[in-house]
Amino acid sequence: MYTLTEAQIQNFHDKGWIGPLDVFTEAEVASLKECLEFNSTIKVVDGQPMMMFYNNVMNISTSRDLHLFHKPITDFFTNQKIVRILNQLGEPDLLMWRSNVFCKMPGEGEIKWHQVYDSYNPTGYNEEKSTLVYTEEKDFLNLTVWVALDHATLESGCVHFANGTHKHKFGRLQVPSEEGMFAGVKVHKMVWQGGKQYSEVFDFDDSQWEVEAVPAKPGQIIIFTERCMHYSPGNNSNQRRLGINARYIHPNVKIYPHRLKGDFIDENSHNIERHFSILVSGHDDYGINRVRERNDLDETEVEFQNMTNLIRFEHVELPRGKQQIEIDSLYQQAIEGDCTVEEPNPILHARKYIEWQAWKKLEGMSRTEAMEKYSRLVASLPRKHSQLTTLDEESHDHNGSVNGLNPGVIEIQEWLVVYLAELLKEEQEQIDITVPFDRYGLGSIDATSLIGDLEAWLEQELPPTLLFNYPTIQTLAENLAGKNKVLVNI
Ligand SMILES: O=C(O)CCC(=O)C(=O)O
Repeated sequence: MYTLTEAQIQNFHDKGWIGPLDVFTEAEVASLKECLEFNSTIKVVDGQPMMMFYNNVMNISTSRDLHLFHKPITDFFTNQKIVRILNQLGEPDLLMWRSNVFCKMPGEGEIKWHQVYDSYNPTGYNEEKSTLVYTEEKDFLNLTVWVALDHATLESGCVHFANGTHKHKFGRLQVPSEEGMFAGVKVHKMVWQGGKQYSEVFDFDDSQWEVEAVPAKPGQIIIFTERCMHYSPGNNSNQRRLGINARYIHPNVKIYPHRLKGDFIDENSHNIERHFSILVSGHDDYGINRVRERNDLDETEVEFQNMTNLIRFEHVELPRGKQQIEIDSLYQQAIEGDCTVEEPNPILHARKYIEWQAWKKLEGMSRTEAMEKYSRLVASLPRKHSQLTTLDEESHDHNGSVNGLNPGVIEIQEWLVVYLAELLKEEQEQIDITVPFDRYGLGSIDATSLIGDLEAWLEQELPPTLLFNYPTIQTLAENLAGKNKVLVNI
């Protein structure tokens, strides 16, 4: 367990941040990174590649709060290694309430100086929509843990802090949207500033402060109070710079208090109706926030959301023609319910009309039924091989350390679940990745066929004792992903 020294704790209170701390190894953050890579896509906008994510609980394209759906992210930020350190910084009772991915592809710009007390709105403070409201005089710490998943260097845009600024509140100035605090990173600008004409920057002169740059290696963490002014310059390297953070607060702080009035649209226009905070340590004696351990999606919806990600991030051969229209209309029925859209003109908008008709035909179908039908259809689509086309992966290839196919843990798990479900004529939900293969009654012929098909998919020779050595989907997938040499030598 990582323990802070007295000097480190003092340093944190003086400067407002601490790091980089060697809390995790690169291998320990591999599943987190893999989860983000699998559930993202690289889009090129105005010649600039950017990494796009989707929040399956809020149903919106955003880099925010992906932990609400993806367990590897929740597990990471609720683990005791992190929580113990936060406790040492002075908070025994903690809610983890937000996470955010910060990816800077080569060529992406700076994130300007900012600090956060109560508002996360880059386009203007709106009292009605304060994100956090402090209910006691006590100056609660507002803690962020930022973890590097790639190398964050001076060249690729590591985070910088202005020491001691957490003890001051700085004003904001209105600027054209192109100059806003997050405008340098296109995806943040698009999602957080939306189409707004104006944004804001902080009234802050960094030359008046001692500024420190904090490069970090994959697995290292930086902890700061959100009130400490921080910024990161543009990525001038040819490597991606991926980081993810999580934010923690005392349970006495009201999170999205406007939700109590039935207003579920937050300051970034995200729907927070299903948002929840996780109690990661101590007690919540206040009961003023929505605190849960996991989201409220049932199994059908989780499966549906996973299937939507297969389409969204193109892990399956995308359907065409009639099948595409059928899948799209089931998606709309599942998300929005009955079609209330006005009938489009069939001559002027022939395609739209056909899509509208397909959705209209589903009138009366429950959301659950639509989800089930959608999931079955998407599950039947041929899977594509690994879609991980990030620069990081490419450089891997150039180094020769990875060759051929290299699907990640999640992808292999999904392949095995689909395979087993088909073989056993079961629903995919019935397949538990932690249950040993032999409990599913897999005979030796089945095991041999499974290994043969896996070899064909991975384009790799595998030992006949594979299922014996790795008796569950989980252990097998973990060991197949990235540890191929070990397997071949068995
Ligand atoms: O990752 C970055 O460059 C900025 C991080 C940041 O602003 C934050 O975590 O609050």
